[in-house]
Amino acid sequence: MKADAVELRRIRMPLVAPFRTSFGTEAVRDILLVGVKGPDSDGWGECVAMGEPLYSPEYVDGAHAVIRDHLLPRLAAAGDLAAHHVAPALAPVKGHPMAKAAVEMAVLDAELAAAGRPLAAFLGATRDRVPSGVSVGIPGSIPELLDIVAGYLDQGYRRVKLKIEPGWDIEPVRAVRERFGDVPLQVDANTAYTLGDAAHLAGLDPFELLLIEQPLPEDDIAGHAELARRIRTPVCLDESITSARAAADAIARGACSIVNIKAGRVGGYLEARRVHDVCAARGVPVWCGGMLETGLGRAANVALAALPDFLLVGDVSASSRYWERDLTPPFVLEDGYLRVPGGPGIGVRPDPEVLASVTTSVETIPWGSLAGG
Ligand code: OSB
Ligand code: MG
Repeated sequence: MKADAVELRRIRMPLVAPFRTSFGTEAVRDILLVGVKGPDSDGWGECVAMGEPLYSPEYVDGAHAVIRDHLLPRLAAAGDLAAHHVAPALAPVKGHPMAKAAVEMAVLDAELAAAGRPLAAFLGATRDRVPSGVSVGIPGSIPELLDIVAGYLDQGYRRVKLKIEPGWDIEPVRAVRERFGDVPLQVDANTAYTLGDAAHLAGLDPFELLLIEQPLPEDDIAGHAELARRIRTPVCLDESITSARAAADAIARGACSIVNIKAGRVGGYLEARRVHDVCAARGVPVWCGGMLETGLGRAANVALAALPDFLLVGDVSASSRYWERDLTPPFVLEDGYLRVPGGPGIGVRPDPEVLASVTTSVETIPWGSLAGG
């Protein structure tokens, strides 16, 4: 495809409620959107980096700078602009998977939009709707937690994930089990524990959780393998899985029996599909993680989650779980499911009025001003 310009647009969107995890609290999302403007079509990418480098080393200001100063010039210099050329062209730049993923998503959306092809079909989706789960942050008290979970179950969410940390783990899980019975339940620690906590984490065993997500630091594959031998709850990795190769390695070493896939964490939807394929070939089920996306990122996540090895319910919630008003027509729960967009590309477009009202800055880079562009 051809590009005339790339737009780096920053938007500011308050969450309906602050989201607290072991690594910090997010109340307002400061999000970078990448717009590829071409003569035949436009494409949108959403960068999932947070405001601060607390989930991973990336953060939105850093992603903005690396896209502008290092990624776009390399992409233009590589010549032929196509989604499958993006990752190879950007590979010399170390790290920055969320920045790379946002660029690739924009190119992929523009390319598929021009071809009239939906992302879901392109990725190999086999379903037209996906079950919706919800990730519950750490609230102030157990009664507050039970109210929040009750509200989500009333709306029809098909699985609940509780964020945990030392001091907020066994008791909230016990309370949810006592109140809501055998609702599909899992926990996410975002690296908050060490292997020394193995005996304590074994205290979760009686609650028959679907999985425990990323209990130990991201580089501790051996530790996760040892922990997996010491607890009954299946171990799932999020932060540790940075590529299809990392997934294959973690699985081979017994560090996880389930994988969370986030396109931003692995450098894009094309690599996310490879992670899916590697896991499927090894009999390891996957599920789609979330990064508090707008309807743009959500549309792509729903498409990804419709692939066949997404056998567990993902953190792909309805727009209303995050936003008063989403950037796109809202994703709504229908009997606990979200519909996979059927239109070309990611299948959704920002509402121009909402987009204008949340925009804090726009930087337009003419393609011709980039080396080789
Ligand atoms: O670890 O899965 C995580 C949000 C931001 C950063 C990391 C994580 C999360 C979530 C929320 O759990 C998932 C969502 O609903 O988007
Ligand atoms: Mg996680």
